[in-house]
Amino acid sequence: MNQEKQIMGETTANVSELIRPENLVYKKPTLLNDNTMHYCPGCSHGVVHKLVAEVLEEMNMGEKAVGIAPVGCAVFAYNYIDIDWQEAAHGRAPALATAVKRLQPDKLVFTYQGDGDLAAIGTAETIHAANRGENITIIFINNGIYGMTGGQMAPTTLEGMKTATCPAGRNVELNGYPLNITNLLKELPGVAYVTRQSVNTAPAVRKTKKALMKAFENSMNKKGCSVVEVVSTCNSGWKMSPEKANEWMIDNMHPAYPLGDLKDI
Ligand SMILES: Cc1ncc(C[n+]2csc(CCOP(=O)(O)OP(=O)(O)O)c2C)c(N)n1
Repeated sequence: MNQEKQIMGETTANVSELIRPENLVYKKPTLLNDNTMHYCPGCSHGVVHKLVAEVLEEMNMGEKAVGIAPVGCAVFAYNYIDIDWQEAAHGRAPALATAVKRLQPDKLVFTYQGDGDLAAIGTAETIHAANRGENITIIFINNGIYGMTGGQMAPTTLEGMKTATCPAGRNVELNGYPLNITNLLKELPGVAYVTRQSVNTAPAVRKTKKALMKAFENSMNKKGCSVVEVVSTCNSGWKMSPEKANEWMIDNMHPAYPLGDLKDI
């Protein structure tokens, strides 16, 4: 017992010696404020928000960044990332981003959209902004569902996947095929970079961070439009625990939306 106490005492002393500013490998980005996020536990939005804040801080672009917020769960992104934001009506984020970037070309302009916002009501704005080669970054959170409004079917909903509006599963004869919109976007000449990532593991988070950095750099270097898709979970909409939702995503979403770079010029 005494020996145990001694070991524990030594360990505690060692730990307090280790926790020094020079030894820290992680800190919260200063551009991520202290507001409590409204996202469900297990949701991918919060992780991507943190990455956006981290990348902008590392690029020293906090003062120059303008985010365009969507409708959907991420509508309140402006409450968490401490940069300038504009709110766009459903799907109009790429059109608004076009205006902001053209009027203020020295700004780093990005949209942050879910699949309902980007690939349903916003299909036209997304395709045309990308095709015009606007020097913006489109961040696309693909959770295969309308999260905020109760888990309805989205264009990206998988075949057979159950949602509030297709409780027996998506039927392609009735509802059409899942829309792989980033595959379409990569074909457009105005698009410089398309990548599909995820944030379910530490290595995946690191890759998404690199992808965001490259996309933001492209936007500042006038390379054209960059698209970062993040294949994500919506455990509330999918009606699964966070853990199960991650497993389901790996087994079902990742084969349908394979991760990796689709275009990089
Ligand atoms: C112009 C307009 N049409 C419809 C809505 C209703 N609406 C709000 S959020 C949403 C779905 C958003 O889903 P998605 O873009 O996939 O984002 P998620 O909530 O999954 O993050 C809808 C249809 C709205 N707010 N505004």
